[in-house]
Amino acid sequence: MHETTPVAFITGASSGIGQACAEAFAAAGWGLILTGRRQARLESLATRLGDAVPIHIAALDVTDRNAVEDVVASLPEPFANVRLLLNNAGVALGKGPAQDAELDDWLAMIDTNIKGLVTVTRLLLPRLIAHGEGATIINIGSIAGHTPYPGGHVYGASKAFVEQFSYNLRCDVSGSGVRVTDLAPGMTVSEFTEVRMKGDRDFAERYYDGTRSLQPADVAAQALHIAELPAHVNITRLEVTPLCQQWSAFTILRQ
Ligand code: NDP
Ligand code: 8X3
Repeated sequence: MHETTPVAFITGASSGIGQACAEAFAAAGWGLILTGRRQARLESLATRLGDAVPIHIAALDVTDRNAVEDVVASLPEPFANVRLLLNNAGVALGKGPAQDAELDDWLAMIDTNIKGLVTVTRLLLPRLIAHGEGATIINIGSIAGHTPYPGGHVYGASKAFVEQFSYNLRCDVSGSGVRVTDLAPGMTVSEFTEVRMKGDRDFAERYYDGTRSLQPADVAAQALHIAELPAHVNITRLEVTPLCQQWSAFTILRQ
């Protein structure tokens, strides 16, 4: 790999937004560290991307601290100078009211969206700081972290964590050259809703049916834009929604 080739570490590259980011960054000439639990998906993505850019694959569950430590510690030398961390891995589980939710689902969202994200961040931070100017952390938040909705409970709260963590992190790395962005998409067509509804593909299809939702590539274009801005420019938060999605009025219960 040429020493000027920028390297992106992407979590959740096996599907949806993470996969689209891998495609967009590869097209822009970035070297890629592709991670996710489904290794076969990562391998077929790497095959599809071809050998135009250097790619390193690591099967990784972000909730497994030891695994994250191993992956970070064993990055091959050409991939060690990480310029971008894209914290994209995340899940929503369930959409019913809090009082009917499975506690295991809540804990799994916290493990992935909060604990997984901070684990990867903390362990990669020294490499990003060593990279210095131009280094970027993009945390994939969500409009759900700002806007409450029925069934949003722990998922939305986990994304509110992502937002505030991004801001606080930015304060701490000030002066290191590392930029931090909370990239907060709205409704994006991916496996997200099928996973949320525990494999109910019909529900997921109905959910997106008749909408002109964001495509993962739309979000990836924003991530690439953020990462390739001049080194002195930091987008603090970027919220992007499809035109078809907007706020609704407060709900008022009447006696
Ligand atoms: P997908 O379900 O298509 O992709 C989720 C990705 O996260 C997969 O690659 C999955 O890989 C990975 N992932 C999940 N759990 C883990 C884990 N424990 N360890 C490592 N990787 C994991 O959904 P999206 O692409 O839509 O979601 C990507 C991000 O975007 C998430 O953070 C989501 O919250 C956020 N988002 C999504 C929106 C939407 O409407 N789709 C809107 C706003 C934000 P694998 O299963 O192989 O591990
Ligand atoms: C997912 C966006 O609107 O489905 O983060 O909650 S939404």
